[in-house]
Amino acid sequence: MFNAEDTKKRVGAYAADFIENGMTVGLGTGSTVYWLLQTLGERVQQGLQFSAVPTSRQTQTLATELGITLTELNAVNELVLTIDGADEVDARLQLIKGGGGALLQEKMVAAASKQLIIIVDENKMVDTLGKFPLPVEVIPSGWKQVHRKVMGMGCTKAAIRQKNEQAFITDNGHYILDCYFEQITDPVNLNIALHLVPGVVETGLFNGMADMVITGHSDGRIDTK
Ligand code: ABF
Repeated sequence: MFNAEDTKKRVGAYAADFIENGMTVGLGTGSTVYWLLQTLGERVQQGLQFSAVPTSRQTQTLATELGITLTELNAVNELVLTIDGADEVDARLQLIKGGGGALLQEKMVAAASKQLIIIVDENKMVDTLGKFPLPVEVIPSGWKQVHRKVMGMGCTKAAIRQKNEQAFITDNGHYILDCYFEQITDPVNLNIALHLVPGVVETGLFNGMADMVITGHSDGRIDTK
């Protein structure tokens, strides 16, 4: 049996095989992507050459330390693929992302990619999205209005994410409103409805974006969907 960290490590290393010489790719954020980056760092030392658009300052810093060549989203036309983590994945490969607070950049990079590969451990797989609170990135000066509207959409509780007893600020200078829906039965329409609320910058619902999900299991299996 493998513990959660070992499983993330194995999935991250497995996904590194998708990155080949000469590619320009997107690199996600989070504790599973951490292991992807470690493997890629080793391969760069062994001669692998590729460039990458990071989805967060955290990934930018780590990738730089590991010797991975970075570029910017505005400097590329299209990315061959992006590899990223997720907080929840349902059977239709719809996702909740943003637990790490990097959802805006993650969605922009994913949208610029021909292929989005998601790496998770088995605990992230769910029948229905929504147990994990949905992160919604909001403009700080209008968050209370967004909160009011979200509470009229079936959300049972919503709170501004905190870090060190202060509002967590995203890489793009916004707040995150964590929204508890319990069950999100129609993520497509919820995403559309949230985007119609002034002050909402982005949501953590990634509908129809994932092309492949690589799942690590505690018994050592790795499967792809
Ligand atoms: C990121 O990885 C985020 O969208 C998500 O919140 C986070 C979760 O992944 P992990 O469990 O690997 O840290 O991409």
